[in-house]
Amino acid sequence: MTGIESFSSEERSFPPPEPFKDRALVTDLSLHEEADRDWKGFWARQALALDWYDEWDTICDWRLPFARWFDGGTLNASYNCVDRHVAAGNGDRVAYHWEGEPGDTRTITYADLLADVQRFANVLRDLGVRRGDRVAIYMPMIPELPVAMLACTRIGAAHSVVFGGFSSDALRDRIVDAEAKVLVTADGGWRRGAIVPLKANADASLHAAPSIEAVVVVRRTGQELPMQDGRDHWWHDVMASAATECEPERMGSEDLLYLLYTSGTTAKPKGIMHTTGGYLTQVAFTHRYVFDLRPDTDVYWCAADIGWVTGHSYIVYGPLANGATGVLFEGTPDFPERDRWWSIIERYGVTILYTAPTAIRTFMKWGTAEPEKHDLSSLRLLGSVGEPINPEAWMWYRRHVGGDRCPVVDTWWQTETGAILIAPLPGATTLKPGSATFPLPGIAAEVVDDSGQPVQAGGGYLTLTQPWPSMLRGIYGDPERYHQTYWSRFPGRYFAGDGARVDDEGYFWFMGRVDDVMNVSGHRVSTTEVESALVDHPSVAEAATVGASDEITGQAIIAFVTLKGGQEGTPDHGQVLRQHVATRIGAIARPRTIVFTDDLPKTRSGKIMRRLLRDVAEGRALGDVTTLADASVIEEIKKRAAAAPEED
Ligand code: 7RM
Repeated sequence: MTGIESFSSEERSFPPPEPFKDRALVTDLSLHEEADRDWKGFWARQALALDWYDEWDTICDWRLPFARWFDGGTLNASYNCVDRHVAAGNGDRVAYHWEGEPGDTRTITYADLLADVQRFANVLRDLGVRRGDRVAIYMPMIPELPVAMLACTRIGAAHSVVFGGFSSDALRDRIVDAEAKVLVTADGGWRRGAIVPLKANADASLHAAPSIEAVVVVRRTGQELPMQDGRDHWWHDVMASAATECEPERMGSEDLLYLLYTSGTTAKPKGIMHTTGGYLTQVAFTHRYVFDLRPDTDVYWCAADIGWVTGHSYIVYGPLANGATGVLFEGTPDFPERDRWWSIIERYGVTILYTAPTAIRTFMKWGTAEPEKHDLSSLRLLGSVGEPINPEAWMWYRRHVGGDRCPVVDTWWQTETGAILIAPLPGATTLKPGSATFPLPGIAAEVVDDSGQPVQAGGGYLTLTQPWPSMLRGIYGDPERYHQTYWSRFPGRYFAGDGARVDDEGYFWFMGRVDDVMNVSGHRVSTTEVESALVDHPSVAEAATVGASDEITGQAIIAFVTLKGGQEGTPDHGQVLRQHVATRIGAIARPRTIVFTDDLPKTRSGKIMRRLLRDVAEGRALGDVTTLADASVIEEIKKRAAAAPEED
């Protein structure tokens, strides 16, 4: 029972640079040792970093698969993210340096946040929102978005943020499932100079979403809009007439903080439930220690969208709970030019950058001249999240963004885990390019084989053997699906759906989703490893591999490859790359076909959709494309694939 085989052998390693280590929060294994002695006590001590009205009675009550953390404790999330920093004398500290896509800017201090959150909390109350209700939020990346989220938490309502790139149908499904009472939206958002018509989309969904009693609309893009009398309100009007003070509700630690829908593969979206005390504890802890945060001097930028869990945990709750100063950016990396991010880093003096491998590989494709136009010397730490990071992309990020001076922390986690679970502590951990390194203190992770036996070294399935404070509390309205999806494959263990390998030093290497594993002549081969071998070739920026049925080998590997600098691929180049993979990891992994393409099909959060590439490789109709960011990409790939040569 081998689980997933591994062929990779990455030898490079990077201990913490001395100048970084000299000032780091953690430089040794003491947190790990403390957590190993008493993991519940460890988490309880982390929870004390928050302000509680009442302390808890029990740290963790675990009745598999349902956990309760800090039961009996009461607190308020908005108080912890805002009020307490103002009370501590930091009201003038910047919470967000906001930059809109057109280049407009706003500076939002903690005192500003407090004023706006209280007013909007009163607006929600005036519209009939009560403790325990749900509020849907469908907004661009503007400061009113975190304000709306925090205002919900202030009065004990749960928010359900729906990414602004989703369609009216997706919005409707999520509103209906959550039975949201109020929708907060904007007239529109900016995307590459065009208006995304959020309010118009919302109107289209509301015909079939009867739970919504009121809609609040931020004016952002300024076009004419129909406003429905009695239902729709302009944000600026209701804010102007709202009371200025709003006492935070004392919420139970296990009260619902928010719902966030994950699309899964094709089925109905799952409303992932996160509650208050454990979630806030763990996002604050990980944000502080994984990013080595110094709230008084760092300028932290997580370039994700708040509509994804990365934005919830590492733009809003973690950074604000820690009193950090962050950048909030509405736009895309190539508008108006391909150096927009580097310009932002230079202008705001960003010290910590957190982004996704898809962005890094895009920058690799565009070339080093773009980051070289700007002074990036303020950066001291880089982070990665969302997909396995190929070792060459990691090296590129370290060199061309981090000037060979910044540790790169690869952080593994999921919407369901709420917070980072596997990642380095950058002042203590020796890094290996492409590895998320080790489970964080207080986290019990094991790689197991098909029969659920722990693998000491080698490939298999990533599982978690103990509850953790920010774990999902279930799927909204569907406890059975929760059990079935996460707790049934390996009894007693949480199964994340990811393949992973442990090396002989105990480092974790993620190998992609297990649904994507390729089966070649009886060998279970990871997509990540073959893709990393391709990206290892100096001409390649990005690659995706899938298994397609093959008469002889069961499945054959089909590789979709994007070259750096807009180069066109030739059949000879394809041969070079096939050989490169064979040399790097073995003949078994040599792709049968290389399809050159300018882009890969991705979700709106940037993950490669191998499922659609499998449909193309098998020559069948495409499956569900609702989460696909750009439909033209897959149409182009179909044409290219039909013309690509097959080899033996
Ligand atoms: C945070 C987020 C979760 C899935 C997860 C993995 C993949 C995320 C990494 C990663 C390898 C990483 N939440 N994933 N981070 N794989 N290394 N550092 O992305 O719910 O949207 O996705 O993303 O497959 O299960 S998510």
